[in-house]
Amino acid sequence: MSFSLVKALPKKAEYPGLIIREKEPVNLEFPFPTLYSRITPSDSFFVRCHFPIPVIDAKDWSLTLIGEFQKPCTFSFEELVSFPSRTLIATLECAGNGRSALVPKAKGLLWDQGAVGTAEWTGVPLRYLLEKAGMKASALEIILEGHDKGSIYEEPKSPGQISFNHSLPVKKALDPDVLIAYMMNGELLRPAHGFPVRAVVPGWYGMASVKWLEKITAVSTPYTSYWQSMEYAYWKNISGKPSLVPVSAMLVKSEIARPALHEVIEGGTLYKVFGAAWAGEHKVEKVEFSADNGISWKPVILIEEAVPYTWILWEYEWAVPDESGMFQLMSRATDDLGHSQPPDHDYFKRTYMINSISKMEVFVR
Ligand SMILES: Nc1nc2c(c(=O)[nH]1)N[C@H]1C(S)=C(S)[C@@H](COP(=O)(O)O)O[C@H]1N2
Ligand SMILES: [Mo]
Repeated sequence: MSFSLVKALPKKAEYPGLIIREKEPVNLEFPFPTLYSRITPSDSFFVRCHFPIPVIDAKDWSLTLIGEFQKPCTFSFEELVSFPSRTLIATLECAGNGRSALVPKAKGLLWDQGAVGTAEWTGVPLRYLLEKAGMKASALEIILEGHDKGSIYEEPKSPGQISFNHSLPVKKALDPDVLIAYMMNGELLRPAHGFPVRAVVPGWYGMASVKWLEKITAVSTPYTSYWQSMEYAYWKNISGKPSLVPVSAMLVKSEIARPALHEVIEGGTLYKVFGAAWAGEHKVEKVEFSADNGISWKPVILIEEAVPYTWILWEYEWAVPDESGMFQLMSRATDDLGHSQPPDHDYFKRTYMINSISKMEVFVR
């Protein structure tokens, strides 16, 4: 009997899949060098879970609004999807994306470039539900709470079992772009991304987009849960004093997808450098490229229209020098307020909101 080993090999996968950062709870990273489209296919969208993925039947699911409301209420999945909906595109980035580059080595999940992705989300504006329930003027923050629960056993330890949750100030919660979403990229949410219902808070780091959402509580006092003090909080200078505040809006950032780290490039050729840039609630104004350690910067071509919430893809035709050696390629984005990526990580931000100038080491031969 004879057979061809070559024929037995599977076809090259259309999407190369995700990088495992942790198996349980599952934490998967998008391999950023494979970036090719503005919308990240759901199969390639990074997964960030603090606890095991809950198994929820949409028939048994409900969403309760309690606290500072005139008419506290509960909605079924069927009711939710019957309400007026909106569809928008938003980039979600984990606040710890890029942590692997921090020196000294940080604790926590060591994400490289790919704890970020862009999807089209459909859902009911949170504002619609808050108004339906008659939010009182006394409401200060809106707590979004997921079904998933557990204990954190490493420092900083949790006070026993806690749920995953995050709050929004009322002002952001009333932004009609904040969605209680049930669709991602034109299909029902995948279990890993919050089935049946999640929040999508465009322009904010991912921790606010609470998955497996079950409860919305309006409170009249500042909320200081584990998830916005022990975790997902940073030092902000308030009246000259460092104060711990929750991570919220995304900072301006760019990343080089290609060439990939330590890629070998032919000298004397033209190389199409390709990447993405995003600026949270703002628009990307420009992205610049440097191949000489930041001495000179050249504007790149923005391939798409810059809009808030959504990354843009960019490219730059790099005339590769005809000399062999190591090159450090850099990209730097600026938003429409004039904020640029800083040269170094600001340690007041702890191991979150990492947006220092992106560097990519490559070899030219
Ligand atoms: N219920 C719940 N929601 C959650 C989380 C979680 O662990 N539990 N992780 C948050 C974090 S830190 C991020 S970055 C995003 C990631 O969303 P994704 O897994 O769909 O990419 O979900 C957020 N929502
Ligand atoms: Mo995150």
